[in-house]
Amino acid sequence: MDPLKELFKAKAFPVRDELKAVLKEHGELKIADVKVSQLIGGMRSIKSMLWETSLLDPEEGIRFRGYSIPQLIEELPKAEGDTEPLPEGLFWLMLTGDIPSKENVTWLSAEFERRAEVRPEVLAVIDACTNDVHPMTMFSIAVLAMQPSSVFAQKYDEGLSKADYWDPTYEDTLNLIAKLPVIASYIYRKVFKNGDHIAPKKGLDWAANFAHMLGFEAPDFTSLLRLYMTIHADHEGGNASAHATHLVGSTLSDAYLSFSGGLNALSGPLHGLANQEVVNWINEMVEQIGTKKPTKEQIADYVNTTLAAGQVVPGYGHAVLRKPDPRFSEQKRFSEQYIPDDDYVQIVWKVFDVVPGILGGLGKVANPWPNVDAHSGAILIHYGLTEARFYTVLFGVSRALGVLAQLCWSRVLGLPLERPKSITFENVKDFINNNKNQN
Ligand code: HAX
Repeated sequence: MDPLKELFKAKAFPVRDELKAVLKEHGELKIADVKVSQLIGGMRSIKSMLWETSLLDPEEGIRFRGYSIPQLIEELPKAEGDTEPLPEGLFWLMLTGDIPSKENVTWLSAEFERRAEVRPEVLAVIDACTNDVHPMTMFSIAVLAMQPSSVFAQKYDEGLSKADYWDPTYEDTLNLIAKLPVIASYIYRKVFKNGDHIAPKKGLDWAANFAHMLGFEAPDFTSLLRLYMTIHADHEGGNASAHATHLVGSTLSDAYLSFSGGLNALSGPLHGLANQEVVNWINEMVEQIGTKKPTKEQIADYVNTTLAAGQVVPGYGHAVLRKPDPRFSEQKRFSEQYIPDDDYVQIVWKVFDVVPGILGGLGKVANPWPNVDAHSGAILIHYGLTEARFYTVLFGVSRALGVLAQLCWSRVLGLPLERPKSITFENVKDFINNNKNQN
């Protein structure tokens, strides 16, 4: 058994036993009630699922296994000469709860390299898509096209004990994460670089190889991608891509089917597609105003036009966060360090000065602050990755780390089919009337 699988098993089995005991002894204890506003309003904040890999605090932001993003940047292993963390380290942490050593992470990079080969039939499926198919759609299709390789699906067909579900899920997880950069860069080069593909290079870490296959060799871009892949990886379980992966996975669909479900959720403009929308929105603003150096007053006018048209300001607001997203702050920190004079970055910072005041003034926006998607496009544009339609694919590659680490946990803990109860509007009104009569 490989060292990560061994450690995962050693960590997870006692939790599985403890979970069973807790369920038996405290299963009837109430953790939450549900308000009518939550039932109608997208189930906001109802505590109703387990998610081991990360936890989101509305004020402070995300913590992965208890570590904040600044702590991760400090403590996770780094590539020689780089100050940004290696995403392999975060995956190790999410799966085991332990910060890995440099040696652990070097092993994992090599393991991803060993598992990275993608069958030509899968690439042919991508090639069969016309270039007007959105890159996220292609990405999800390609993940589904890899599903015949699922170790879990094969073992399940052969007859697999419930107690062993976690093992082939772990194999699928590592295989899938290893192959995602290959597929994502294949899509990028097909759609935006005339199909001029770049073969992977031996001996690189996961994100560095991704940067290489995308066609970006500047060391700063590689650092950026390592940071990007780390900060987008997970945002607890209730967000749409995580929850969709979890829901599909709860039917015992394998990692490929489950993750494709997560990608489809990530593709919506209220979720991961917001990174594309931010850049489109800024481009339109620049075009309309006629300058790459708009004043704050000009930006405010443009924001008000967006709101008057009944549209949202992309990159702002959040269903849980109530402060600026630390993932935004981390990208700002990177930009201040590497590219402080970039015009696009300057616009993002000016938008940050202007938008919260306007959204806050509306009196209905729960969180007027920027989220992760407000900043990412500007940095990518600086380094030459200007094609906004591709941005959510980058997010998706990173998101695999969290949702698939959790899928391994869901399997080892034996989490069951997800099946919440829905009721009709009629039921809600009856409930309100009964409640009135009782009072
Ligand atoms: N611009 C304009 N209006 C906004 C807004 C924004 N950025 N954010 C929220 N609002 C509005 C809502 O549309 C809603 O209006 P109505 O009552 O008229 O329908 C009202 O404020 C209350 O919404 P909320 O409670 O503050 O926010 P929700 O929890 O319902 O929604 C969203 C959270 C992220 C969907 C929302 O803030 C939004 O649409 N933001 C813009 C899109 C975006 O950036 N999405 C990415 C979010 C982070 C993420 O998942 N990244 O991948």
